[in-house]
Amino acid sequence: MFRLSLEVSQAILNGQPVVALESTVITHGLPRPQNLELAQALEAIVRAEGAIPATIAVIDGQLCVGLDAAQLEALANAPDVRKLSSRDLAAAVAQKASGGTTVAATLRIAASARIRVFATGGIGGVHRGSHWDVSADLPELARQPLVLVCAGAKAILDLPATLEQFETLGVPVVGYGTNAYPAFYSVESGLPTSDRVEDAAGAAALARTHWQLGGGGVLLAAPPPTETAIPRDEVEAWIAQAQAEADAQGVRGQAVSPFLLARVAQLSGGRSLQANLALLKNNARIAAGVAKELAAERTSQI
Ligand code: PSU
Ligand code: MN
Repeated sequence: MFRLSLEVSQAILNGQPVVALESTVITHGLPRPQNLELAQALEAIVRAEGAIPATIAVIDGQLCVGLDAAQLEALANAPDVRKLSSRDLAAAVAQKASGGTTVAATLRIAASARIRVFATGGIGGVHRGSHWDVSADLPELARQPLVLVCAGAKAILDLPATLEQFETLGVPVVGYGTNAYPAFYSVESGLPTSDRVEDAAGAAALARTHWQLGGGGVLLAAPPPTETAIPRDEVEAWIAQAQAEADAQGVRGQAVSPFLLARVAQLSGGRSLQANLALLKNNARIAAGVAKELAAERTSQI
């Protein structure tokens, strides 16, 4: 059922730093050809920072941890590939199906492989209007002991409600060099984080203590790079329009987030896409730093 690449399995066995990367962002979150270019760029950034990338996806029913170049390309170009969340994994394995794994599904697979750090763009959360539509990313992060580096929750969501959920679930929301909770495309959401660390070493130390106390996931919120970040009031108009269109068209379930992201990209004339790509790269770089700190602590304890 699990298929770890040789490089990733050796890195895990040797206690080297590994960064998990999700694949729904490749299959459903970004347009072609930026999706493949981004997937390759994230792996290159993690390597340049001295860690091993482990892109996670389901291919022909195998839970793959670490993809080769051909697998990554096939996934990025596959038509009608599935979006797989936690609950979809067993069916995909049984049916020998392929798909991109959401943050929730990636967390579960990464934790099984004993990976401790994961980079994504924006985590899922509580949808606007439909407060019963809560991403499986939230309960899964509460459960799995990983540091998830992201630029907060996707701005298309109800951010105050999503933050309340993190509190309920016992997930620390830690600002990376900031007390301001970012809003994905925007540096500030107007809401505070629950904690703050200054650097990768601080994040690793906080996570390790959280795990010693029996905690699960830690959300490390990194503000998006300022060069491509978009002020929140500008983004809000596009999101409101996209959400209204989704409601009018009856877009439901797994289709909601991809629909909103694509529509906001169109309405912003591509600016949201540039912000999304830049923050994904920034998060991969930070995640590699945290993975190195956690690996160093582990080695020094032996
Ligand atoms: N962040 C992005 N683009 C994405 C996603 C996150 O920048 O496409 C994906 C993640 O895989 C996340 C999923 O887990 O969207 C959330 O989907 P939903 O809201 O249906 O749970
Ligand atoms: Mn949903």
